[in-house]
Amino acid sequence: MERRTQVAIIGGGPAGLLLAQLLDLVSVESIVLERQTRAHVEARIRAGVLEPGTVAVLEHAGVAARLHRERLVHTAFNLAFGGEVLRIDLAAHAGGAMTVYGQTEITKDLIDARVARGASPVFEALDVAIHDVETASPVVTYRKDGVDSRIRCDFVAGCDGFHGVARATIPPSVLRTYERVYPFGWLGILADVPPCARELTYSNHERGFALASMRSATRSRYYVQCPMGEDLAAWPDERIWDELALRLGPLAAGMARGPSIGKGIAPLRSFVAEPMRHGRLFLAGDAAHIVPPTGAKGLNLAVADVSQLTAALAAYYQGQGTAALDSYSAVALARVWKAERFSWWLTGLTHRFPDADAFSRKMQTAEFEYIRQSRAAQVVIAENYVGLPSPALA
Ligand code: FAS
Ligand code: PHB
Repeated sequence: MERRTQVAIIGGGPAGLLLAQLLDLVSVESIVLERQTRAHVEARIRAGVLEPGTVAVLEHAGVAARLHRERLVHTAFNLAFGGEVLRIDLAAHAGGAMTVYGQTEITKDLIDARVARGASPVFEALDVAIHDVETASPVVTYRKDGVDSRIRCDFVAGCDGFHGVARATIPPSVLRTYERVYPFGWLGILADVPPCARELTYSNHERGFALASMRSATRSRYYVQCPMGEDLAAWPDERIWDELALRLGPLAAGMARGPSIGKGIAPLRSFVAEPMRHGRLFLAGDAAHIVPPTGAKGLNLAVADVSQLTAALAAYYQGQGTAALDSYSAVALARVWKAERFSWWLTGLTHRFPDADAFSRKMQTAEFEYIRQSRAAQVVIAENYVGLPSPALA
């Protein structure tokens, strides 16, 4: 079976779903191919903190009604270090506030919106392969319910995450990658207990990093730094709560414990693929770049990519030429590298590196002391955390 569309989108995560919704609003057709089932995609636990620029794009896409009803708004977050807690005032230093609303909920809202517009993603699309992106008429093949299918299109958007097929479609002679793999991971737990504090806290403790976050006033999200390759079975809930109690110090006094409703270990890496465009193939989100979650940038970068790509595709289909498509990769990478720098830097400040010597420890302490006494340093952190200026909406 062969179908025709303007943009074939590989991946039904937040990047792919949002791109389809934004393109729809500018009358550009698309088909989303997602390897997993709808239930699997909607059950994933990932991001939870959104920049104001991301919320503006979700509003523009018409999928922010529930976000506005259910979100928490944070005008600050905390850095804890050696028993000291420093509040970074995002409102005072960068005139912004973060939105706490789970990626899980955003994904559900987007799928509902696509279904409501009669454009549900193709779930369980297997063996997706991308062909002829160096021609004006690429083709995407896949198998659904045992039937081989193909889509002829003008453009392919690779929104299939770090482990997808799109990036691998770019010839090795063209693709350059940059990577830093960190010698630890994040063990995350989700529990229906009230959060231990009103705002997020990133804690650098001698036993390792910990993050106290949340999804709502009754649902908490916590992370502890753990060694690479750690076995989840070695971390029953009680051990995680005990470790959090140690690493969060006085903050843990108010920490309620409860059974985990989600638990997992995520590796930490910084990764960038260049270019983000090859012929008629455009990469967006985790398919092109990964940040350690310390800076809460991953989802926000994915949203900025698809917002920019929508504007470029809309300009093309409105007869304004290919200038925005041709500059997509350079403009996006300029944004991505700044977020990579901030996320790498904040990971360096807040985590314990197994090979750190006494001098490196002193550097962390001195950096924290400097931030504590320097308004300028706090402004730098705040403006990066809230998000640097993003592209105009289509
Ligand atoms: P995704 O990986 O989410 O989606 C890609 C989709 O493509 C998936 O549904 C996958 O099944 C599908 N796919 C893959 N291969 C395919 C194929 N061959 N054919 C068809 N479909 C295919 N970011 C933040 O901004 N703030 C945070 O607080 C934050 N916390 C995080 C916490 C954790 C533990 C993790 C792991 C990440 C976190 N992130 C955070 C980053 C995270 O949100 C990602 O940046 C975000 O999911 C990226 O979205 P996508 O680019 O859509 O990729
Ligand atoms: C989360 O709530 O999942 C979260 C918050 C902030 C981060 C990373 C993850 O930096």
